[in-house]
Amino acid sequence: MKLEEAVRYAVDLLLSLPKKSMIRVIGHVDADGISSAAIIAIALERAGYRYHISIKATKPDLIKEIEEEENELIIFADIGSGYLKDMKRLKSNIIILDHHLSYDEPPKNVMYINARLYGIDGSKEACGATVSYFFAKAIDENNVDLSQLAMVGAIGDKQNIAGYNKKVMEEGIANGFIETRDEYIFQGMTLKDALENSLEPYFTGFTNANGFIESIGLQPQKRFEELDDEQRQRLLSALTLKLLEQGCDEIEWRKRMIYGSYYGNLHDMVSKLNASARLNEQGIGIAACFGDKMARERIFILQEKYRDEIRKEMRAMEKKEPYEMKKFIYFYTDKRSLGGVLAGLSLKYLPNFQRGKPVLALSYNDDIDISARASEKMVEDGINLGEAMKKAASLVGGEGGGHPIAAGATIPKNKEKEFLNLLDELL
Ligand SMILES: [Mn+2]
Repeated sequence: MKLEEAVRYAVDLLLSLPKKSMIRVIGHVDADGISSAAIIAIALERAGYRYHISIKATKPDLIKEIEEEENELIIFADIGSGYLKDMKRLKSNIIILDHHLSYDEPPKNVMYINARLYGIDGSKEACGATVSYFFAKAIDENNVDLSQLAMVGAIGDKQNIAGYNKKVMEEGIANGFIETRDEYIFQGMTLKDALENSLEPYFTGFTNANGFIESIGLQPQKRFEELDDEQRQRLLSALTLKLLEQGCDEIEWRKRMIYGSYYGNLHDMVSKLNASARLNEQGIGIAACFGDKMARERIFILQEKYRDEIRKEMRAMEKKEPYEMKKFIYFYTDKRSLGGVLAGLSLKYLPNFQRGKPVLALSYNDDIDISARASEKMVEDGINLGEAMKKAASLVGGEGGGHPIAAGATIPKNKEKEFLNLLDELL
């Protein structure tokens, strides 16, 4: 069976319910999860259903939280694969639209649609939003405009435009909802803002970049597109050299950007949804996907705030030394929601954090939350963070999982040492 057929069965289940039924939608707390939930909710609304969305982090008691609810149908989007066993406790029918690794068999009340079950590479070629898009399109062919949000999910999960993602992109382009443009990443910015505010790539030591810009004979307040070819070349060569010194040798100054006819630059939309997720304002993210004008203004402010926080933490981490194990390095942060981002950026751009090993961020709250990031190269060499984190966490009474390149876990407070040692064995 193909994915398109599988979602059709799920849609039949939905359409067997009378119009105006209340459908429960649970999405995952990142750009892919929010766009997945929004795709489903928009499709439900257009089809005449009511819905109630919650955006949830993966945590042990997730199913417990919704156990008491009276629902006719629950749709999990970009989340759910880790809870298959627990789902038999839910009284309602359930549809799961996901791409994460799963380890259990779904119980009878669950219609389980995971890209991985249909021979699709769920790490690279289909995300939660891609699967949700095919579900939306099976409800109504006219939902092809939601291809924009599907691409937001794919970009958010750092996937490739290949396989099913490519299929979605081509449909969006063919119907006039998506286009690509080749642009320099600093397009539209002054040199000063570009260098001081950039996170991808992140430049160390640029709290004030005036000195650097002037040292190569350019003016900080000049806009990037005002540079002539020679000046642009001079700037980008100097920055390439700087990043090489920071240990980063994969730099793309010019990128193929994906634009949506409604949402504009979809990479920027990803950054906005991530900001809303991390700042616990997921409702604004959903509303922005729905096109609410007020939400679109507010989410821009969230984005600025979020980027400021990351930059501030990164400036502090430039001076930090991580702790080192045989197979990974780790650091502590009190910014729980930034753990994954900081681990990823430090792995790529901070010389202190480049030991050819994955980076873990640990943060204490009721439990210990752990985010882990690896590089493409480490994954090619056989590292699988998702599996190792899941196993190590479950051995100490916690919960974990994710992708080979990016994973998370939550463990009890007194199990830190045991967990770190186990992970060191498993990686
Ligand atoms: Mn996802």
